[in-house]
Amino acid sequence: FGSEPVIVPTGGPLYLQLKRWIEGAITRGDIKPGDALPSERDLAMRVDVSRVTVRKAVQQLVKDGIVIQRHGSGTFVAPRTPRVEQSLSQLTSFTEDMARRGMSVRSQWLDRGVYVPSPEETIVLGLSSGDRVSRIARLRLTGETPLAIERATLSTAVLPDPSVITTSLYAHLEKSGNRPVRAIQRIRAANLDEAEAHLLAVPAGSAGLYIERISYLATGKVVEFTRSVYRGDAYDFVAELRIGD
Ligand code: 16G
Repeated sequence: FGSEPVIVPTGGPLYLQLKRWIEGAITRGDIKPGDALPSERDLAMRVDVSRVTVRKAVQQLVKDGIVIQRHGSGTFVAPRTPRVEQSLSQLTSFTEDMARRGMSVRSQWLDRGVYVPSPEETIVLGLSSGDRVSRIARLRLTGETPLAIERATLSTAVLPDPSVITTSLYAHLEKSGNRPVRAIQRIRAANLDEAEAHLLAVPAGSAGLYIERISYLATGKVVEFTRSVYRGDAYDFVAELRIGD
């Protein structure tokens, strides 16, 4: 454990401060996956808070999947997620990528509806005034492990009713003759904020990869504007490079 102050008088509820402090220790590597957390009693003494506060902090960490409780033997830092190698040269869907690896696919819906587009969506999708967009936002998991948050926006001309998407977006687009054939993808590194980290079951402030994908039909029309956050500890993006002419 590091030596920075654990509890500051103006830092919000004590249990959340303690939770963030433990998360910080995990992010820095002071305690590693598989390591045991100190007992409730030890932590309470060390940080000078009540055992109730420690219990609440640990309960939050368990809920976020950051630590695991084993009855009778204690609380441990959750094992690291195996890294996924993802090619940057194929235009594939999450479902296809996971299926190819023999990994299961699950989505948790965060949002699915028809909206007035933001100015950015209007420009990217080439919309006219009065046009509407379908937004689908999902937490994408394999088994119980969350890997990414994906927020896709499509024109209602392409996807009039987002509630028809129950599994794969690309499989649906394929059926309706709107599967993209080309995409521009931009990847940027940033630290996950608290809400993203919570969804992705990693400590707040962990590394994330922010990915923007704009996909096109053969006609040049934009199909999809998707902004995603991938877990930095779970993904390697790989591209093959060739010498130029
Ligand atoms: C991929 C794409 C995403 C697309 C999704 C469709 C990235 C980095 N990747 O995850 O743009 O919307 O596949 O997946 O953005 P689905 O067909 O499984 O719904």
